[in-house]
Amino acid sequence: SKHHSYVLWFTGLSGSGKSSVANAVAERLFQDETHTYVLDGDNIRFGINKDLGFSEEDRKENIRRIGEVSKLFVDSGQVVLTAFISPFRNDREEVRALLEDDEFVEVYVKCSLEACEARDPKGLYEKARQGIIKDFTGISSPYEEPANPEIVIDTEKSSIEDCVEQIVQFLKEKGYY
Ligand code: GGZ
Repeated sequence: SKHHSYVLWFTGLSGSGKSSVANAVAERLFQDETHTYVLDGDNIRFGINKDLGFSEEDRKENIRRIGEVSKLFVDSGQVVLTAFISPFRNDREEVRALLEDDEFVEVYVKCSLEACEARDPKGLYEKARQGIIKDFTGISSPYEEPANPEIVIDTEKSSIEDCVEQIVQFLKEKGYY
């Protein structure tokens, strides 16, 4: 199979399922002997980006650094999956521009605000509604949908397994593996 390094860039609201799907795709690729690395809030926002919050400026810097780190992974021959809200179209496009055309695969994890809010696994939406958390995406801070993502998955209509299958199909069709 063809060896190819690239970024699978997941974007979507909090609670949309970015991390779950990214980790499930990583597991699936691992079964097919493709080693990957998942970048998410746990390993980025508590480490390299622990100085950043959720203002527009800090989110922009968050995504810029994640883009640069992703580029390093790609340069080293790895497949990297990123799971960040990355709410601003322009910030995502700047990451795309850092990479070669076929090295940035944008995956829009589509899920309505209503469904994300109903899931509310960490109770953050409730806190945002009460004003305890400020600048919360979808409530008091914007989310800009991708205009032209390579892949759209809908976690309201499809299971995690079906979303993984859709992504794997795309990767096979386009010769990523
Ligand atoms: C959005 C917030 C906020 C605010 C804390 N707005 O569901 P989670 O908890 O695990 O994922 C969210 C995560 C978002 O961090 P990102 O680095 O992905 O955001 S961005 O790409 O916009 O920079 C949520 C938690 O952090 N969280 N406060 N105000 N999400």
